[in-house]
Amino acid sequence: MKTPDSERLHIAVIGKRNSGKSSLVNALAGQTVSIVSDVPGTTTDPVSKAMEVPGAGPCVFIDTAGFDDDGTLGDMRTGRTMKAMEKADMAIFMFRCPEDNASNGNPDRTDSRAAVCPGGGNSLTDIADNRTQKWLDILKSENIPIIPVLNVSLAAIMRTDCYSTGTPDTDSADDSNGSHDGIRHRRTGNAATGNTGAAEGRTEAPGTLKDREAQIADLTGKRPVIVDAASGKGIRGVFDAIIENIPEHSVRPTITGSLAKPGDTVMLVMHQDSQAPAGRLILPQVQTIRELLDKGCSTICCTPDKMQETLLKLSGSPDLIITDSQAFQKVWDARPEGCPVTSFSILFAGYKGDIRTFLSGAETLDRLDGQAHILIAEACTHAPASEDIGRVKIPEMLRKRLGEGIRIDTVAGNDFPDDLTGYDLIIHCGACMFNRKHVLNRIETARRQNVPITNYGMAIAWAAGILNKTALP
Ligand SMILES: Nc1nc2c(ncn2[C@@H]2O[C@H](COP(=O)(O)OP(=O)(O)OP(=O)(O)O)[C@@H](O)[C@H]2O)c(=O)[nH]1
Ligand SMILES: [Mg+2]
Repeated sequence: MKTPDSERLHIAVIGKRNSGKSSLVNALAGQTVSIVSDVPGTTTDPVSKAMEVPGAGPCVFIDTAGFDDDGTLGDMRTGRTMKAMEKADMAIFMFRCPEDNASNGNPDRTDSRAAVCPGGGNSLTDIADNRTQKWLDILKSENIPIIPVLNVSLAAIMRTDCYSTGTPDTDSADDSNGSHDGIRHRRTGNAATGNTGAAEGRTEAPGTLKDREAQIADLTGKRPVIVDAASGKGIRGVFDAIIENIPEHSVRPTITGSLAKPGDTVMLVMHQDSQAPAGRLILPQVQTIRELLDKGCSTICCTPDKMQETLLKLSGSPDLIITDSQAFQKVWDARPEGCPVTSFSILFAGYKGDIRTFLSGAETLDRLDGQAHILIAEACTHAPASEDIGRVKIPEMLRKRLGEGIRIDTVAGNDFPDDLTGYDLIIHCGACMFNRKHVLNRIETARRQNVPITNYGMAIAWAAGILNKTALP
């Protein structure tokens, strides 16, 4: 099975229109993933590309619409870019120089950016304008590490009207010399020949590459990686920067933590109802089994109705039972004396989110009454089914406990409301389709608005009265 996207490091590529975001994603992937054109606003919806980055592991790159897009449609596109940031573990921030605005350095071509942006496209390439600053501030407040990338066209650099000094040295096409950015500067002309830019016949330029680099470093606090996205030159420096910037939250914790040790026997009780996908197990089950096998545990699987029968076949009691939340009560009642029981949702509360926040969120259920307004949030979209846990089972359970008068809203996928203030509690699914950052982002959104949040497994354990009895990782 290929690594699911939810387990991948999510890297958003953002910047203004025509800054070369799509060209960079194509260069990173070594193939055409996104459409590249000199028409500003070519990329509209975010485009994802999963790939393995040696040293960083499984990643997914998200190409986005330029954040400087205008008008009603432009605002909608920028909104999508903003949504993509909710799952971004890091952001590649693309900059393009005002000097580098002449259609890939080809003086014979008309640059469409100039047509759209009077003044030679400067608003597209202004390095430190308000919108750039606004997005840098957003990333900072969201704690998303950034990798500033300065996209320069080697062809433009070599032209006499661009970068009269500070021209770069270029490495071999495959960057195989291991240099960090693949494109390095000659501080004053060509150090190797002793020539200055002027001596090479270049005229005074509006700014040097070195100036731009310093300007971006001032703005972002980091020296930019310099690439020529169109040719892929310098791309190695971007990979190196990704490895250096991997945030702590995305370093995968284990699912079972200290609950399962090497040599343990772990029983997995997995309800297979009409909602279960045909012919396969769901992701949390597969991931848990894989982890237990990697840990050197013996795993034994059964459905809730076969649990007693399966226990009798074992020579002793299992060291841990992991069950679907829905079967929690049944499994709890049938467990051998002293055997710890937990659920996939509880394990994933820690793996994907923040178990303490979810635990205290579930405890607020004790304080809710028949007037409560509850939001149920599902990560994935699927056609509602009669045994649907989020739309049928949990609402039934809540009405039984809190009263028929409670109000429940259900949202799926990306439709998580920005304004949560009307809710007394959010109950989120196990989020197997989301990466950890995405879940942490929702927790943070709820925390900022003072709305408690928990997940399915915790809520079900609360309803069964066994919240305090379940084993926590
Ligand atoms: N001069 C120059 N042109 C480049 C460079 N990188 C990309 N381009 C060109 O700039 C234009 C825009 O590139 P894209 O990669 O489509 O830019 P983008 O940021 O994805 O643009 P939008 O999707 O419109 O936001 C294309 O014509 C590219 O060929 C570069 O390093 N230098
Ligand atoms: Mg694009």
